Amino acid sequence: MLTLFYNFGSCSLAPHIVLEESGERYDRVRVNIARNEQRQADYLRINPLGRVPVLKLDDGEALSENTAILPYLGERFGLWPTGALARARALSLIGFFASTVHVAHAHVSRPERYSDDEGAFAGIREKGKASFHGYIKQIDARLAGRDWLGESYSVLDPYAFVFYTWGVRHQLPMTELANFTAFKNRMLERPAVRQALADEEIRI
Ligand SMILES: N[C@@H](CCC(=O)N[C@@H](CS)C(=O)NCC(=O)O)C(=O)O
Repeated sequence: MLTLFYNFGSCSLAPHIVLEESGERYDRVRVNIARNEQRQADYLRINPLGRVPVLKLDDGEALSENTAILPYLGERFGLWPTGALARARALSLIGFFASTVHVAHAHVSRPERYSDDEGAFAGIREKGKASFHGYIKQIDARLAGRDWLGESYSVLDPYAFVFYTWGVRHQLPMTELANFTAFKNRMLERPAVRQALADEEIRI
């Protein structure tokens, strides 16, 4: 059985939604980042990187990184494109999400990664928030005239949805992003999405 190690409201929401959607039985283990549980020895044995998500596979292997977890779950549950080019496009978007959009947000939530000077934190946060806003505008543009990021619903969509919830959390003017907001509403029509949000106590 698969086990997801996750934190409420984190990027682990994406695989959480996918697992809910799968219909397959799985376990969830909460790693409370507010309590620094991701840095405790027990968890570091599972993921030496000290981050969520981790997906423990049927044989006990721990897989980290959304760039690996989401394609794996997508292939397992039929939520990943077929065909070399469609898969490459999906990986391109997942790479952009993980290496650019998420990292911009990390400047807001983890400025201490980018400077030892606490006096610099406010500026790092401000710049990170502006960059994050710019990137989610790009996601909004990609969604113009389409329901989902790929040809059909796929693991890309819960990942993009995470960024919408973060935009709401940081009080960005999300309703100005008409395509992304319509997408968010389509996501909310899915029972698995509502279930994951309720479990993680997220209101958007
Ligand atoms: N590249 C990783 C990033 C994972 C990541 O940074 N997760 C955050 C939560 S969104 C985390 O665990 N942060 C804990 C910390 O910074 O100590 C991925 O995409 O899976």
